[in-house]
Amino acid sequence: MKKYQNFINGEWRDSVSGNTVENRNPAKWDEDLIGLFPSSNEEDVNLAVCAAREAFNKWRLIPAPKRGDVLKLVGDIMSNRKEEIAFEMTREMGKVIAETRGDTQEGIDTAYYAASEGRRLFGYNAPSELPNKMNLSFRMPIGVAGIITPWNFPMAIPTWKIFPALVCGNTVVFKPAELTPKTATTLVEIIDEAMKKVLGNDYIPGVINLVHGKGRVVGEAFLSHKDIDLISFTGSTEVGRRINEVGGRMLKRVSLELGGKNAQIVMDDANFDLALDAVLWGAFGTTGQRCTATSRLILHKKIHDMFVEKLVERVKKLRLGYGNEKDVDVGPCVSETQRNIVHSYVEIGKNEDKATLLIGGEFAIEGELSKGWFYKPTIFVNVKPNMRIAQEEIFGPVLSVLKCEDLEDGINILNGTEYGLSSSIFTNDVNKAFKAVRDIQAGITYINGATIGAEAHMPFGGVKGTGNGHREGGWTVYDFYTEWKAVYIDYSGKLQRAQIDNY
Ligand code: UN1
Repeated sequence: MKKYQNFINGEWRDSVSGNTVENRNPAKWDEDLIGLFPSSNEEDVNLAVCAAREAFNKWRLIPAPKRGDVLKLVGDIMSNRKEEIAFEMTREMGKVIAETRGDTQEGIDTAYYAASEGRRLFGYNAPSELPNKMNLSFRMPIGVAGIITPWNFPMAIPTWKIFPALVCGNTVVFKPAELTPKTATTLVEIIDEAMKKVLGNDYIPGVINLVHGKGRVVGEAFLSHKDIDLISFTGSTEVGRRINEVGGRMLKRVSLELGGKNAQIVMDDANFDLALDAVLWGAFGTTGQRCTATSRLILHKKIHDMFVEKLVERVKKLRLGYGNEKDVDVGPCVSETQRNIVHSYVEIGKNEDKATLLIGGEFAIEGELSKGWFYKPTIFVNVKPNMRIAQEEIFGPVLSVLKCEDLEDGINILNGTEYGLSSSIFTNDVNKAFKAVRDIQAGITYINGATIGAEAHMPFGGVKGTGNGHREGGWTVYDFYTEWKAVYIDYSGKLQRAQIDNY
């Protein structure tokens, strides 16, 4: 059986602890052991951070277009290996192969975007208030970035963070989710291969480091390490709060992408077939395990009963199974723990005043499904906005259906949670659509589209409890990975005092 390693200072090596953990296929738990991965400790983190710190002195001096060339090659290698990456990702975390192909493609798109950003990284200039003086500004790299990523997008999310960090001239220590170490290993292998090919004799060890292990150990060590300048984290609100507190005290720059309780509104004038396709994809794609998953459906009262009936018919037809097999719509939950969390929310829902479980609500254990952590797609109706199943992130195939009176009521319900990541409204009335764009409190709003499907070159992130105001993706992420330097060049040959000599 294959034993995998950390990657520190340009070398693959075991954790100094010697400890390892198993990585297994969530659809075939007992029969498919993927490999053993290091369970690292503070010492591994320290070695990685020291290597990254050392490498920063050289990497920041490589011209940004050349750093971009590395990422261009990373994108090429990922494209060549797309099928293999997707297959292994499905094996490791369960979502169906069409989705893991999409996840990989999002990484490729991010690589090419970052590659071209190496030739932009624009700064501004502005006229000076004094004669014979020039004012410029530059984006400067910051230092060592600690990257902590979740298991639901094992390729896309790490690339959203690592590629911009690198092209801006930072170095990286990467802690992937414990449940998806294999995809992370492949990503780091590819980055290192591209570094060696593009830089040749100028290769710098330590620009990218990989430390596998638990959040409570490795993540905590990132937090307390004085030489980690930035932390980018995607995961739970609870952990995000802690990172912000400790990181804030240490004046680390912190980017947080946290929970969501995303809703899709369907108005009485909508295209219902389209809205149905969208909610199925939004709620049950990735087995509901997306930050952007549709976990609330808000239906206009006039169409509520008709829509729910059609929805249940469609949900009955969803095929569960191992995502690398043909014609599977929904894979397993990522782990036994995750399935238990989902089930505990279903129990909460059943006990909440007058919420009705319409379909699902139990483990799926028929035939081959008994080998994995499958859960039946679940729908609750008669859900009230303040119920826990309408407020808390479940991260599983559970949809809560609520009824609204009109557009305003629908938007109020949608806005009535602590989160604000993604949102959607189905309407054919252009006035309603524009009002929704204005009034919905979310980082992402889809008109006549599902709550999932963000593109790599657009800002990604949320308002309120979903984050701390940064955005990944597109041009916006470059604000996080650089710091501005203002430069004044005085060619007058004399001391010119701003604000004083000229007024
Ligand atoms: C996430 O939900 O964790 O928009 C990321 C989407 C994907 C990315 C989602 N492109 O659904």
